[in-house]
Amino acid sequence: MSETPSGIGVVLAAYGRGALVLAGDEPVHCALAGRKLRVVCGDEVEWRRDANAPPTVHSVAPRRNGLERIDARGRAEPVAANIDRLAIVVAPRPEPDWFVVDRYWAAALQVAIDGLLIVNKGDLDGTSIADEIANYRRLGLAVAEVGCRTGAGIEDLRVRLAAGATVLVGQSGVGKSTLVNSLVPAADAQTAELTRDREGRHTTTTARRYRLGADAAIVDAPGVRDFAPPARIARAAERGFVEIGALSVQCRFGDCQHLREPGCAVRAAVDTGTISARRYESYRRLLRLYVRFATR
Ligand SMILES: Nc1nc2c(ncn2[C@@H]2O[C@H](COP(=O)(O)OP(=O)(O)OP(=O)(O)O)[C@@H](O)[C@H]2O)c(=O)[nH]1
Ligand SMILES: [Mg+2]
Ligand SMILES: [Zn+2]
Repeated sequence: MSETPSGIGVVLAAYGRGALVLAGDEPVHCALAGRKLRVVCGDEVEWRRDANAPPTVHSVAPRRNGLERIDARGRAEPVAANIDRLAIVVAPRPEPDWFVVDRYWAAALQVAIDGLLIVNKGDLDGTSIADEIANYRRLGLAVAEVGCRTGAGIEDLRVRLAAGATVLVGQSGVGKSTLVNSLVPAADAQTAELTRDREGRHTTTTARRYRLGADAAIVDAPGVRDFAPPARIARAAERGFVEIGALSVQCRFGDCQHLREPGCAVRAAVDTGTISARRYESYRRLLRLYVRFATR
């Protein structure tokens, strides 16, 4: 009598109506049982292979946490589940959109996971991005400088990522998939040449999780033009900006939004240059977005 093969696995990649599941040591393509079942990269699932049927995911364990984005209508949409670290990748080229970096860091702060700024393409001239990087460092965001092309910093990065699950995020073309290939040579993730059409075939289209040593995983996420984390609490925007959150206790009003209120310590700090005007503008844009999508 043969037993029905079954087990607990981790979703390596989620597709429309199926998922690639790491079952034991083997990636298995699974169907999803039921129309309501939704899985995302990093979910822990229960799968089973009944006679004459493809392997199928039957249930999803509750998520420990997750990275979510808001869609065009302001609804939360999961990107990856059960993660320990958000690594935001930038490079001298393509030119960084710092507002996107701010919002990813805000997402990490809001869900209380570690943030890390990875500066890739160390072989290129980094003068144009040095000031912003220095400001993030000053604010307490960890920074790792690497170069996939030269191999610089890759082994140090491997040590920093040696425990837990890390999601690589950032604009298209910064080198996320190239980084994955440097760290996990067996990954063979598709990468694009910067000169190639960005909509071309070699861009990453689905979040894909890889094993990184014995105790760690790394998720290669698709590049984005824009990103915003959903607001779970009223002061979510402030929660995402450490320097604003820290000063807000000195504002005259306890519910100060740091816009035009009198006695605002945040505005005063922007006026004296203690808080970067660009970061403050970033905060205002996120706050405006949250006000627009707030449930009435
Ligand atoms: N000069 C230089 N180019 C690099 C380096 N690392 C990656 N690249 C190049 O950057 C381009 C984009 O790399 P990808 O790894 O595909 O970028 P990605 O972030 O995964 O892009 P999406 O999947 O579209 O989000 C490729 O042409 C890489 O060869 C580096 O250290 N230096
Ligand atoms: Mg990619
Ligand atoms: Zn204020």
